[in-house]
Amino acid sequence: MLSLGQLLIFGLLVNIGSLVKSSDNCTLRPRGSTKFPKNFSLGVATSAYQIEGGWNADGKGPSIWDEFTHENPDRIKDRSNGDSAANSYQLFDLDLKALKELKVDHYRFSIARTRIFPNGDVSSRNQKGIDYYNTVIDKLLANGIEPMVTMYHWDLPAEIQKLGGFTNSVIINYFIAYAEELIINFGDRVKTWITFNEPMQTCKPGYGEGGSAPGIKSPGVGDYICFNNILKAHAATYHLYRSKYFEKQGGRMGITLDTFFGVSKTNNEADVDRALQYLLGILAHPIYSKTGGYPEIMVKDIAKNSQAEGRKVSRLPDFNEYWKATIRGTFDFLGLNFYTSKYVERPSEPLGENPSMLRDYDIEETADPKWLKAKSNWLYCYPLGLEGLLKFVREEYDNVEVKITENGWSDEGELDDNNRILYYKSHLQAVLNAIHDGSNITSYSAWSLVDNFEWSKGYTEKFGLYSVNMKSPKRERVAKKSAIYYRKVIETRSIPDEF
Ligand code: PNW
Repeated sequence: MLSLGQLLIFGLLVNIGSLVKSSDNCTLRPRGSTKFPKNFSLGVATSAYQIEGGWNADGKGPSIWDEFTHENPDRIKDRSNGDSAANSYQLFDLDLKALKELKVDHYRFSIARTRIFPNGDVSSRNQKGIDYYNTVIDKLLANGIEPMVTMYHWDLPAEIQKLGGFTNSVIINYFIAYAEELIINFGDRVKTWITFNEPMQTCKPGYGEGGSAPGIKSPGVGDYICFNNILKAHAATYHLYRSKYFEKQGGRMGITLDTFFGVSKTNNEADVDRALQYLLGILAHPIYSKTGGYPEIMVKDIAKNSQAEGRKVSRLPDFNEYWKATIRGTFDFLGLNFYTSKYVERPSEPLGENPSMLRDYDIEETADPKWLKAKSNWLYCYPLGLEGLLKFVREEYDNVEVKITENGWSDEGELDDNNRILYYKSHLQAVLNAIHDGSNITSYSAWSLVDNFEWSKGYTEKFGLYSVNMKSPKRERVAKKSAIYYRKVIETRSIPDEF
């Protein structure tokens, strides 16, 4: 039996326990300067398919996302698609107004490949598509906003998918031709180029697990071939730019990679490193490391697993010396998309089907129920993870210049979006802390300017600083509380307490 005193103490402890709110993990204390460095660029990001609409307007051809959503409405949570989305194709001026209100330094957006080359090939060149982006770029510059352009944000021309898409190496030459068209038309004004957005999300769900367009299920095989071809296409584009256009245009080029940060409950550094090599290193190591090629740990594991499956060659297609050398060093900066963290540990039983990336990865991911959770089931607020990732990048890739190209929070779309503000506050603080620790971070893009088509989640998860009235053909934009807060950040170049 517990005495009354013991019961009282027990009650008190339970109470103190419940005082630790999930939002407590979503704050960070400043360690150094509370101001962003003088030339630090603050902006917002979007992507073409998620906001533009006008899916077949003015000669645009179909992309794999047009086909995926039209042919498999069941695979989108609300059976929606990007046919009209926020209609930025016709209503860019509304976005521009919001960008001006926010006072951003830059705007990161992507170009729809199928507006430029409707069937993916140069022979289908579409002047109206080029005109649209000329207008966007000119209007941004006229308002003192730097355009930061992503060449490819997941919307592969459907015609190229007929050839196997990213699993066929012909993709490399198609991509170079497309990239050159962009450089020729826009490179006089665009000085920051991102070749690919998140190859991990193109290859793993697109060609491995099959949950995203083009929906190919080839785990542990198709995904690895896809990485290989994207890395080659990126490198070839970088070399083309440097050798033929850089002298005249003087811009800079990089790739955007995404990863979450792996946290070990038992402080097991090997687990943390393993997770990051598989999630980030597979794409970062070939480009950003001194030695090039895939991370050693992956080369070894996948060769061993492949052999055990009776294969003569590894499922991870390796580079020859020519490609290793050609890919290594093809960057002026690293674009990083960061959203969340997870606990990582080696599982007691093998995970996933055999073969698969998950089986090779051999890491179990869990979330902490104490972390503040967003609407997206994978997204938690744990800003220490961003600090951890930036430290990893600093040490692993020789303190490469980093641009945070996406960071954001999803909810139901409420205007009073206090959790989004908490998220931004703490993650901007992580950026400042990392800069204090020596990271070379030069820009930050909040994802996203407006609520948009969140891929297989349709319009059920909202990431915007601005709400979009999807019921009205005018698609009016309304500033959320977080937009007002972010403007304050940009105005003061600091992270204000109050909002
Ligand atoms: C990004 N993760 O993808 C994309 O670039 C955007 O198009 C997208 O809207 C945004 O994130 C929000 O989902 C990610 O699992 C997908 O950590 C998954 C992860 C991160 C980013």
